[in-house]
Amino acid sequence: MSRLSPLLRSVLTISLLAAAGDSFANDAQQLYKQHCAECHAENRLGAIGPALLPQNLTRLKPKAAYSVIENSRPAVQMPPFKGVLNAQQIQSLVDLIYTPLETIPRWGMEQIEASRITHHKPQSLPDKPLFDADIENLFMVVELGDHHATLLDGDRFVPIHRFPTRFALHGGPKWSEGGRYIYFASRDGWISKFDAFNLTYTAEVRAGINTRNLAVSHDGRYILVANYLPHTLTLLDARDLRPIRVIDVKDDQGNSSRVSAVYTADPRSSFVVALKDIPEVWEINYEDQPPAGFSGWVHDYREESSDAESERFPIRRIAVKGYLDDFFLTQSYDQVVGTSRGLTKDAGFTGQVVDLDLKRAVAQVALPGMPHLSSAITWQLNGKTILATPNIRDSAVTIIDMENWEVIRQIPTEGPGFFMRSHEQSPYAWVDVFFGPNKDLMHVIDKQSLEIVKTLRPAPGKTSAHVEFTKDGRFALVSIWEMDGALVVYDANTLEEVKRLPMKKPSGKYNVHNKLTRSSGTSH
Ligand code: DHE
Repeated sequence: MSRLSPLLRSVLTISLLAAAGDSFANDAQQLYKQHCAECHAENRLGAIGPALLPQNLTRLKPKAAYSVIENSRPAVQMPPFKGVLNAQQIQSLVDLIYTPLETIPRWGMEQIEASRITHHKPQSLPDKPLFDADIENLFMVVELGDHHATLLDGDRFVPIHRFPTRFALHGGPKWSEGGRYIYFASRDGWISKFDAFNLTYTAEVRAGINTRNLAVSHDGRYILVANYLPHTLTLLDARDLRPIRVIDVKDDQGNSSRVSAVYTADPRSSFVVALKDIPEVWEINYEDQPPAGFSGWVHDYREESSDAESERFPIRRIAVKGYLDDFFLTQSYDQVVGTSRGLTKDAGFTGQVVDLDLKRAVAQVALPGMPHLSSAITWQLNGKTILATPNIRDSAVTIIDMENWEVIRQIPTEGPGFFMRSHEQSPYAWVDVFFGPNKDLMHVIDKQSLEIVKTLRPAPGKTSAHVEFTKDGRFALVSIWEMDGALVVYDANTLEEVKRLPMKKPSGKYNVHNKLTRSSGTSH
């Protein structure tokens, strides 16, 4: 809703509306135009406020949206509209924002380029950090509560810099170039490049209307953004976030698809993409001279490219057995483990393993508990590599032997979990209990016995979630996922608390070393 002298303007507006009679005052479109359009844009695609489309609001129930309009929410510029709009008017606005647009506006090269903001030109800022800390042990902590991020010194556990982010970041921000830059993605499609040495954003661009996540090529040159809306992938030049290409995600029949997620497969110099509405996995190569075996153009998207004649970034399409909502890339980056969330236990669905070289599914995996595979980790057990994943529906951690893809253990937990973490130097794997009455618990699992050896309750009654280790694996950082939350630092061996830093609903935290070395104990 509007931020410009809002109350005064709203009071004036409401008097005018009242004079015009009830039917006019309750016209949702008119109300939207008067009170909301300035910040959320007339077409509801968002401006300084977030997009107000049902696709972008899936995580906010209409009742909660009503309350936000009535009372506002902490740490935002939007005013409360209680006393300005009556209940019927607020309800009509709620109904409006949960109504899909008749047509999804175009979000192609032109619109993306027009949204691009350059804060600092590439190579215009000093190469020396403004602070003294081990760059490899820096953490970026996302604070969802008031849409900020904190750069943290991972040796001293002291914040170096706290700064605002775009509204509702989601997915892990991605470090590149040895920890100098980090890229954030917001659910509304904003990609922001932050220079951690100079503590400033350098560029921003809106790569989609509703975005899942982003991946950065291992050489730091390209960003690929996975979108739900429109059904596209947006390829950006990492230097200045200039759009290079918008790839329509379609099958041979022209059916389009949302993109579930994209990750980088370093040794293959390619991005791996899972699709939500088409049973295919895509691999997009970003080498200057792509290897044979990629099919080149999938669709004629050359018009949507800044290098129209270039045949770079060819795509290899692999047919799979179902739609992939969530997936895990193996440490060797040649196999994808994926599941579909729409299918239930009763449908007898199992996850599948897709081999990127053989270009087909090579195994099925029994994963009925709705695993959160983007949070799965691996380690060695009795000479074998095992994969461990929390489950969003079942109260168990599933352990899979990656040689034969059999489930070797279901470790019962006190509730379904969301995030799981370990470190090569740690004997333990940590998993949260994100859902249900025991959401304040955090299990610590012995990686060899596969038993829970300790269950921590960092803040009774408050959700504790998402762990990340320091570079050396000696400390584990846990989020107290509440508005008056905290980051709790544990000694990863004694499991004793070392320090607590107040934070506003800290969600994920991302360590430079662990991410850039693709530690098997953390998400990539
Ligand atoms: Fe996430 C990562 C999908 C809901 C917080 N989440 C991811 C990734 C995917 C994903 C594919 C990996 C992307 C990456 O890191 O590059 N998340 C989904 C969903 O499909 C789901 C269940 C429904 C949805 O609304 O999209 C979902 N996720 C949530 C939340 O409700 C969470 C808890 C709060 C929020 O921010 O919206 C949430 N997801 C996160 C976080 C990560 C993440 C913090 C990064 C984890 C990491 O350590 O890398």
